[in-house]
This record gives sequence, structure tokens and C-alpha cells, in this order.
Amino acid sequence: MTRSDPRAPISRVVVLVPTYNERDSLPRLLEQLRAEVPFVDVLVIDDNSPDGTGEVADAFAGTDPQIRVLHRAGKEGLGRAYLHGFRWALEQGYDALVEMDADGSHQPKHLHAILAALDDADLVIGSRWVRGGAVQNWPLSRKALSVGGNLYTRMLLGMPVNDATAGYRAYRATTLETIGLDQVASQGYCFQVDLTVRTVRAGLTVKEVPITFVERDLGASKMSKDIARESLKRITEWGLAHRTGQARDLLVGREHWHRL
Ligand SMILES: Nc1nc2c(ncn2[C@@H]2O[C@H](COP(=O)(O)OP(=O)(O)OP(=O)(O)O)[C@@H](O)[C@H]2O)c(=O)[nH]1
Ligand SMILES: [Mg+2]
Repeated sequence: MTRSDPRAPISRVVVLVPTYNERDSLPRLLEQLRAEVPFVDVLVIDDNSPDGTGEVADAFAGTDPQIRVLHRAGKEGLGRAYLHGFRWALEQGYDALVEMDADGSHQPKHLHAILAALDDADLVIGSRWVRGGAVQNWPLSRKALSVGGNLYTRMLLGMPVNDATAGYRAYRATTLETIGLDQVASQGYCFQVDLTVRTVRAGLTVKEVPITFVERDLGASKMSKDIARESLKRITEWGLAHRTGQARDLLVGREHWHRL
């Protein structure tokens, strides 16, 4: 899954930060981000948060031309917010698009390593479940859910990726243009898995860089039973379709897109 031709150098990078009711967390994240990687632009994608996160973001944008805000009409889920941000960033001509949560879980200090890895990758995932990766302040039950979810995803989809649900990642613009965004319907956690699968299946290179993920200390999680259910259902459907396809190909002696 490696390409021999050198990739174009990356010069314009934007970090996309989706927000819903993050007024307490967002200022700290924006300050850290701008201090840590001053060459990087930021787009906050707010779904009309009732707590006024959009106005907090506007105040930052008013004093810093490298921070922009995309105001959306209402809460439509993380996947939709990212798709909107991706389209905006591609139109603006950015070379690399980074996904980052607003709640402090994704530390800007890891961005150096993530962007360095993107020099010879098409997607770089900030990974909790590779050597050197870690999670701080998670109860055992939450760890088990993430490890179990990733194991299930790996087994069913046969992807060589340890943390396919991770939400701290960097895409080359060319990756998103290659995989195409029009068919992506996933909203919750499986949005991340969905795009990872599309990237792997397009024959592009995925790298994982270890990160320490820190559980939020401010605000409330938006993770819900519905989101978890959507993920389980879709990943199972994709996995069954993938495995059925492999079985069919074996029967007719065709080579499948990979043979894990
Ligand atoms: N624009 C937008 N942002 C969202 C939406 N749902 C979640 N987010 C943001 O997406 C990021 C991740 O959401 P979290 O609630 O932290 O979910 P999580 O990190 O998966 O779960 P926890 O680990 O429990 O915090 C945060 O910055 C949220 O504010 C949404 O519907 N629209
Ligand atoms: Mg979070």
C-alpha cells in the first residue's frame, strides 16, 4: 500500500474544530493551537450551539485572521459538520486538513509529529492503540469499548489500522478528492471508520502516530447510545459486505482488493 512517487510538499494546513456546546473548552484549545503551530489556520465549525460557543469563536476570529468560523444552522452530527468543513477547506486550496476535537482530548503538541508523518502518507491517524499511544483519565469500561470497537472493526473490515475510530487525524487534500465525499452518510463515530475504509480501499497510505488522548475535563460529552448504535450497525454491514465479497471472489478465483 505504498506509493513510489513522491508526494507534493504541504504548505497550507487548516485544523477543523467541530463544536457543539464547547464554550468552556474552546478558548483553551484555540490558544494552545495558535501558540503551538502558528503557521496553521483554524476553522471552527459550530452547529449553532445554544451555549454561545459560536460567539466565543467569533470573538477569537475578530482578533486573529488565521481563525475562521463556519456557522451552521443546527446540530446535525459530527460527520455532517466535518463534511461541510472539508468542502470549505478544499475550496480554499488547503493542502492538508486536520480533524481535532474542541474538548482538550486532542493535544496540539502532537500536531508536529502528525504533520511530519503526512510527508509520506495520505492519511495520518493520531492513534491511542499503537506502541507509545495512551489514554488519560478513562475508566476501564470506556477503554474496553474503544479497544473492543477497534478490534471488531479490524476483524470485520480487515484493515491494517489499530485506531480506526480515532478523531485526531490529518488528510492530504488529494486524499479527500480521491475518495470523494458525496457518498459519505455516516454521522457519529463511524464517520471516522467510514473515511478510513475509503482511504484504504482507494489504495492510499495510512500511517498511525502515537498520541496521548486526554479525557475532557470541561463540558459534556456528545457521545450517545444512538451514535454508538449507528456505528455498530454500519460497521457490521460494511464488514459483512466486505467478507461476502471476499468469499465470492475466492469462489470465482478473483483477487480481492486485499487479502487480510
Ligand atoms: N459541529 C458539531 N460538533 C459536534 C457535534 N457533536 C459533537 N461535536 C464536537 O465534536 C467533538 C467530539 O465530541 P465529544 O462530545 O467530545 O465526543 P467524543 O470525544 O467522541 O466523546 P467523549 O470522549 O465522551 O468526549 C467536540 O468538539 C464536540 O463539540 C455536532 O453535532 N456538530
Ligand atoms: Mg471528547
